[in-house]
Amino acid sequence: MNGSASVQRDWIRHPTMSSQRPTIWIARTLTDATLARAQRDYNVLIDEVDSANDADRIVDMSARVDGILPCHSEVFDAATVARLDSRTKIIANHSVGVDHCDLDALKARGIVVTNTPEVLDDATAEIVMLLMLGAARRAPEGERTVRSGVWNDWNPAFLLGQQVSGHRLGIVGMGGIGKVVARRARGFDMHVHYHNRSRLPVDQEQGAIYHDTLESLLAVSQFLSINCPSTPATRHIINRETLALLPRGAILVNAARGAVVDEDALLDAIKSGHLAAAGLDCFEQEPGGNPLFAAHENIFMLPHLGSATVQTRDAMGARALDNLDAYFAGREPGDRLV
Ligand code: 8YV
Repeated sequence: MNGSASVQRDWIRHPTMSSQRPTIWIARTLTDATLARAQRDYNVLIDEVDSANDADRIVDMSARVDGILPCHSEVFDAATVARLDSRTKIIANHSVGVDHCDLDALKARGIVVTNTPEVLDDATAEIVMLLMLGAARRAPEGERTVRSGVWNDWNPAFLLGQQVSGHRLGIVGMGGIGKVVARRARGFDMHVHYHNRSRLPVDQEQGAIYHDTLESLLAVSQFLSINCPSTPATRHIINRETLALLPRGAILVNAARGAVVDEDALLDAIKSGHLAAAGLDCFEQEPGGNPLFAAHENIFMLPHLGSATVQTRDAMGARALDNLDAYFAGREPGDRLV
């Protein structure tokens, strides 16, 4: 990893380790700005190399630190939470999604949990639009055609895609990210529909049409964007039955969580042509994705880049550190979940 001189990235105790400062574990490589600020204010343990942080490692680290700053890649399920050392008092997630945390188990242990809402809405919505446009206009095929040197001829029927303007976009989950997706889509003259557990106030809908059931939304969605959180209730809500409700030739985009979509059903819908294309930034298996998708050029895939801009990842790191600062100063963290 490229690191500025001011940032310690070795697996060492920071030279200015002090018993007067809380000690935290930063479980993944974060931006230099985040690490520099963390090392200014905390005793920081960070890994030189990102590796899979399994339950044993998380439990081991919990005995060495007062707080943990993980990503969605560190899993705090009930079994792991039960083994955490009592030294760890707060888990300040560097993510908005918290499906990797068993909140009930953490609450029962008296461990504070925070996340980083709002600051990644724009960046993630931009990836949604990128995936939608790329899938609709066959960008992966076009890019490969030029890059591989086989672009030898052309005709007006070459690599025809689908236009987004004037078409209906269905948004599953109109939270912070979904609302920005709706705004960006209106900029492309799309007609926005959405399904939420509850209807938004009219002034927040910005003209979007509410559907009180997922099934009703799917029936009108020529484009579908999954922007709901991953919970036991949303697991595989996009499945064979619900995919069949989409208009034939629809395009699905998922920049939320892989667990929301049954990938076997998605693959069958691609193979049958029921889905014209898909744009995916998240997968049931991460890292790695689903190797069965690779054979299909109309599946546009990115490696979970939703919030991956310097600006946004700096903001997320600052937000997570703000939560830690508040907790260790005896104040209520602004993004406390439990
Ligand atoms: C995080 C994510 O941004 O915020 C989330 O929920 O999905 C991720 O993209 C990632 O964990 C980096 O912190």
